[in-house]
Formats: sequence, structure tokens, C-alpha cells
Amino acid sequence: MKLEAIMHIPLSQYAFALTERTLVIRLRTGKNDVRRCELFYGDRVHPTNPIQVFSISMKKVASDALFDYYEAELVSDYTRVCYYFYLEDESTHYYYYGQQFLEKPGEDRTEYFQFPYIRREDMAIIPDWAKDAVMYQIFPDSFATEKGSIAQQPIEKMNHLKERSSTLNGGTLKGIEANLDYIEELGINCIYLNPIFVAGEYHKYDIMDYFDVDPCFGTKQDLKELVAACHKREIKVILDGVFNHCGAQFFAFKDVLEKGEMSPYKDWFYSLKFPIEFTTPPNYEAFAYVKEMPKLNTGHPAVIDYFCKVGTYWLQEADIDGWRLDVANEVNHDFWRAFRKAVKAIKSDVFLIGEIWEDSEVWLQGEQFDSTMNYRFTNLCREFFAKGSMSVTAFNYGINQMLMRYQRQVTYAQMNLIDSHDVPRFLHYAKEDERKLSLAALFLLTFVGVPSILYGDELLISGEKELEYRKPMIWHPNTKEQKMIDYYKELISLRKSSKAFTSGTFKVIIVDEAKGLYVFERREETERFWVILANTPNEATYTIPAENNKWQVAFGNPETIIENNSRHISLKLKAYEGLVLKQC
Ligand code: ARE
Repeated sequence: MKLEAIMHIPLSQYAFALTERTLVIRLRTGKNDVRRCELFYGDRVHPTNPIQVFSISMKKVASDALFDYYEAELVSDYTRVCYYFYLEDESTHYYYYGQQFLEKPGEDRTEYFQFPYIRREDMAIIPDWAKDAVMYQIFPDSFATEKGSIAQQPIEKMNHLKERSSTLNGGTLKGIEANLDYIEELGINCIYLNPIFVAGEYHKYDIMDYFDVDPCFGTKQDLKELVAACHKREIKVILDGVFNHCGAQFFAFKDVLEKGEMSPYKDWFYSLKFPIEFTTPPNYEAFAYVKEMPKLNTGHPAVIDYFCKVGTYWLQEADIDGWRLDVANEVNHDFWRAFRKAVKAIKSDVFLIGEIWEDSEVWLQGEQFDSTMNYRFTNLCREFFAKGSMSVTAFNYGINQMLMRYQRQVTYAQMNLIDSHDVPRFLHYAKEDERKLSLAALFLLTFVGVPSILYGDELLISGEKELEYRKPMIWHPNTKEQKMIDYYKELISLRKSSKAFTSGTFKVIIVDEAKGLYVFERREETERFWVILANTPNEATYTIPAENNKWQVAFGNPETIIENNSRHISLKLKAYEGLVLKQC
């Protein structure tokens, strides 16, 4: 047995509470190395000696190139649990706990792995509505000026701070509101707006007033009316919180620029050197050395207090439903802990999404974010679907690793995205092949986690450079573009048709390297779907074992079915064609 591959980390994504009485325990082993895996557990403090132990077999739930991952979900009235593992292969067996491998378990329960107490206050609890969200990301400047149109004219205004506010395409909040029919008919139930507060640049990430809407986008009243109109249609609204840095005209930095060392706000920024050199690069900390984006000292109590007020203000003022938090991984944890406490006290189901491109485990323990932008998902889709540079096997391993990366309930709340306002469009990488986008979108809308659609993806918007991938929305679609809108509509309706896609289990059914075929199952109690992805440039016939069940087409072209009986289903799929079967 490859003991060096065995890993369990207490109180991590390997051992966490789903509810006050439900623990999920995971174990990593070498690939195909262990034949049987049992979890033994008991009450870690009950006075009975020897300890009364119970056992539950562990299921292999994921595999990657090197490892298998086993999981057990135990429901117990014990709130304090100790546990250990029994591992067996062809020739040996071990009891594993506390990083020891023993022939038989010792009597001393304090040496076992410990789940000290199922602390309800510390559980990662995801807002209920978030799991059912289908998100639409709107870059406000590029979306709409009025119903069915966008001015495509720059706007420059003197804002109330007597500073310049500008945008490039003339999108406004009223423009978004005027097009809620379009958004609702697509099937969207949550919109995420990039920054809308008073700022200089078109992207508004250089904020100068966090308590007002930029005049190029409209007014505070416009935001309140937009949110109210969204709520009437049961659409949630998430705003973009840029608290890692501010704009150079933010009152505190302006004061520092004017008064230098005498400014009472000099400690709102990190170790400023005077005189301030407003140069490139600046002589002070800034986002990506951008002098117009001085980095805030988010460890300073006054700064924490100020931005907690920003967070709660918009919940109370405009009744928003969530915050996407910019450059979240460059802000200290206590800032986010305080922020979460403040906003959750106002709206307990406010949804907090951190913008973190890498592994976010440390922010997803239940006391900071509920979710993060899942750029690992983005990269896997780009390499596998758009560029075709990743094998089915590698894609499957990447998916399996992603499913084991966080606590289960966090995985189901991850903001999965094919595109965002920060990266070249998927279609650019796919060399404008919309069949590849269709397949990736099918995966996005049937996979585990919250799907996020960047405005215009459904209209085949492409683009490599920033102003291209943020180009104005298309409001008069041609036939091809309308076809893609209809395709996305159907996909979103499929996702909303069954809990299997939002809270159901995930299981890999087929990984066929030779044929480029990937089939996975989403299942919830009685409903069972197989998502079939033919990620290959060739048309081909596939035979899928039917496992003694009857299947019907839930999404895709029924003509692809050649034979459909309880033994097998044979399909003829075109290049990059997908299909979803539902068990009858
Ligand atoms: C402007 C210009 C760009 C230029 C840039 C740098 O437009 O062409 O390259 O300046 O000088 C906002 C605007 C951008 C603007 C930027 C700076 O939207 O248009 O760019 O401000 O003025 C990293 C950060 C991540 C950040 C990305 C962009 O970790 O937080 O870089 N994303 C957020 C927002 C952006 C926003 C800002 C931050 C600033 O979503 O829209 O930019 O508030 C790897 C790394 C990531 C890295 C990523 C992208 O994956 O792991 O950490 O993200 O690459 O570089």
C-alpha cells in the first residue's frame, strides 16, 4: 500500500460539517491502491471505556492522475467526534490515525483524529438562493442605454466632487432596467454588475465616492429602482466591491496629496513616504503599481469601519443581494471577517463572492466568503473546449480535483465562469467556433456550482484585447446570434428544471480518450441525467451502456439517437455536439 499517498487533514476540506449533525470525512489514497476503506468514529468525550465505535464504509468519489478520494457522510447525534480509518488492499490492512499506520487501533481515543465540536457558528453556510442562481455578469458601460440599444458614445461628466467621470459606450443603470425583459426571458435570476460607484475611468475600479452612483451610469435612485425592478422579477443583484484600493480622488487620498504628512488620513494607506510621488510607478503601494489606485490600509480600524459601512449602506439603501469583492486575496482576513459580520447582520443571506484566481480554501471556511470566482473552471474549459489542448483524461482529473478542492457546500456555490470582463472571450480562444462555445456552455449549465454568463457570450461576442472583450452589447442579433440566445435559454431552462443540476450529485460515467467523449451524471433522488459531451472535431457514433434503464433526450437533438434500449444507447453526434439524457 502506498502509505505516502494517504492523506487526511482534520478540520479542512477533508473533514467538515454540512449541518449540526452531519459531517463529511474525506481521505486521499494512491490511485487504485486501496480496495476497501472504512471510517470508524465515536464520541470523543463520552466516559464509556473502551470507546463505543461505529463504522461506515467510504465511497470512492473522485480520482485524478495520482490519487483516489474517498468520502463518507456521517449523521450522528455526537457533537464531538473522534475517528480513524481502516484501509485494506490485496495483501495488507492498516488502521490510520494521527499520521500513524497500525495493525490494530489503540484504546486511547485522544490519539484518533478529532472533530472537536461541531461548532454551528463556524460552519460554511451558503445562502439558500445562491445554489439555484444563474448569474449574468453585466459590464455597465457596455450593456444598454435604453431598451434594445446602447449609445456607443463616450460620456464625460463633472461629478459632485468636481472631478471627471467618464465612460466609453454610454451604458446606464436605466439601460439595464429597460432590458430586464431580455434578461428574464433568458432565464437569469441573478445579475452581477461591475463597479457602478463614482469613479474616473470607464471601468469604475478607481472609486472616488463609495456612497454614490457614478453620474455616467445614473443616480442612486436609478440603482434603487433597478434593484426593485429586478426583485419584482425574482432577480437578485450583486454589486462589485472594490475595497483593496481606492481612486486617487477618494477623499482620504486627496487629503494626503494635499496635506502630506499632516493629513489625518495618512494611515489609511500603507507606510506612505513623503513627499508623495504621484508617478508611474508611484512611491506608495497601489494596485498593480497603478498610481491612480492607491492601496488602502485595510488593517486600519477606521478603514475597516468605513468599508463595513459601505457594505451595509447599499444593502439598506438599495436592498442589494450580494457583493463580489475585488482583489480579495490582497486584503487581510480580519477585514473580510469584519465585513462579513457587518453585512450578514443586515441581510443574513447576502452572497459574498471573493475575486480570487487561485486556491481559495483559506477564505472559504465560513467566516469570510461564501464563494469565489472559479477561474480554475475557466482555465479547464478554455484548454479543453476552446483550445482542444487538454485530453479528456486530463480534463476529468482537473474536474475531480476541483470537486475535492473545497468543502462540498462551497463547491456548489462556486461562481463558475467561461468568461469575465478580465479575460479574452472564450470564442477568441476557440477561433470563433461557436460549436465549441455551445459545448462549453452545456458543461457550464449542467456542472456543479453557480453558472455565470458574461453579457454577450450568448450573442457570440468575442475579443482578445480589453476593449474588444468588453465591447458593447449586441441588441439586434442576426440569425446565428439569435440561435445562440435560444440555445442558452434552453440550457438555463434545463438547469432550472431539476434540482439534480443545482444540488444533485456528480459522477463520471465515461472518459473515452480515443473518441474525445466525456459523460457525467447529475442525480437528485429520483431524477437522473447523463450529460454527454463529444469534444472532438469528428462526427462519430457512440455506444453508451444503458444500465438497464430507459433514457430520453432532455436536451439536444433527438435525431442523434440511433438505438435506445435498456442495454445500450447508440448515438451519432456531430463534432463538438452535446446531449443530455434523462432516465425515464
Ligand atoms: C488597466 C488597463 C490594462 C492594463 C492594466 C495594468 O486597462 O490594459 O493592463 O491597467 O496597468 C481594473 C480595470 C482594468 C485596468 C485595471 C488597472 O478593469 O481595465 O487595467 O483596473 O487600472 C489580477 C488581480 C485581479 C485583477 C486582475 C485584473 O489579481 O484582482 O489582475 N482583477 C480585478 C478586476 C479588474 C480591475 C482590478 C482588479 C483593479 O476584476 O477588472 O482592473 O481594481 C493571473 C493572476 C491573477 C491576475 C490575472 C489577470 O491569473 O493569478 O491574480 O488578476 O492573472 O492578470
